[in-house]
Amino acid sequence: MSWHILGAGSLGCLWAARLTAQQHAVHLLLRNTQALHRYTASRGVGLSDAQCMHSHYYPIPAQLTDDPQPIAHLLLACKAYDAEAAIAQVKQRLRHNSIVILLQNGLGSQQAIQSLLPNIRCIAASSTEGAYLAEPFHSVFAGSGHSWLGDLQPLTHAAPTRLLEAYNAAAIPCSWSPDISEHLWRKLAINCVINSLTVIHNCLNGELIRHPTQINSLCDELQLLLCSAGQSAAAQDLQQQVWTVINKTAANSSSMRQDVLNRRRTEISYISGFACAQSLALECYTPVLHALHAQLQDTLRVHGLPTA
Ligand code: NAD
Ligand code: KPL
Repeated sequence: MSWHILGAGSLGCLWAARLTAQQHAVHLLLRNTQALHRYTASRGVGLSDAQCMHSHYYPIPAQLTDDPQPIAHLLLACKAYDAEAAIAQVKQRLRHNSIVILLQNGLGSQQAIQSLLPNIRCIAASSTEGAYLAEPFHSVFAGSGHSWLGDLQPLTHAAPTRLLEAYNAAAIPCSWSPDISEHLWRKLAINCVINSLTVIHNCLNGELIRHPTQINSLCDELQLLLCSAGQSAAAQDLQQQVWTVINKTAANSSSMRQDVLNRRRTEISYISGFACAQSLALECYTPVLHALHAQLQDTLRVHGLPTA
């Protein structure tokens, strides 16, 4: 299969390397000529295991987003706040039967992109895999996980069996979900609690056990919000799920905390920001959630980072 990967960061390079290793025709889409020159001068896309014991380099061809080549399968692997602008750059290269896979965390960017591409099949992914960049274009596969994929406009197509088989054969463990919004909302709620609090308290996920009252009140409000948003399946046992993730990932520094410690913009607007906006739109009373979001914004301000 032919793939264009926009966003040659941690996850984009991870997926690019695994698809290339399975003989897929992969192209990286880079944003400007400087990035293209930097990539051309590198050893290609690098992929290392978690211990950095084994590294492989893949000479994957790269092109600019405005290259005229049509795109059959687009993997959008940039951050949520870059997603709309990135899609606008490649929109004219998509055809009516192209497929776009969205890897963004949180919620909000996926719906915005589907509105920009009303007649194109957009599949959202909810992934628990973990990767980081050791250096530009060199991804370290830090944590194995699972990806759920599903149509943003459900019931319009049959499950893309060939694509799922290709991913699983390329060591990208994934399953199809007829209701991806359930996965996205559940992950949003979990990230809302864990990511925000680990930034506010500057701690590892496991250290959140010191804040049970705040966590449980947040879970109660988020459960209410999810139910108001028609996501009662995602809301089920939320508190228990949050505590399970805290325990299972006790030694992890959440992705949002890593962003803050590395002085990178966070995806706050697509996590607690999205949850707060929804609670206002649905007139769902969530004072603890709003206080959390404001406290997170204050913390980001102290770090000199954008609050949206
Ligand atoms: P990243 O910052 O490492 O990579 C994003 C890349 O996109 C950057 O190289 C950036 O330059 C590029 N980019 C942005 N706009 C572009 C444009 N217009 N044209 C070309 N390139 C552009 O991010 P990441 O960690 O790979 O995360 C990507 C998404 O996946 C995020 O939403 C993240 O939350 C989600 N996610 C990441 C992980 C992980 O372990 N890294 C796991 C699950 C989900
Ligand atoms: O998804 C995560 C993240 O860090 O973004 C959790 C589940 C909180 C694990 O750290």
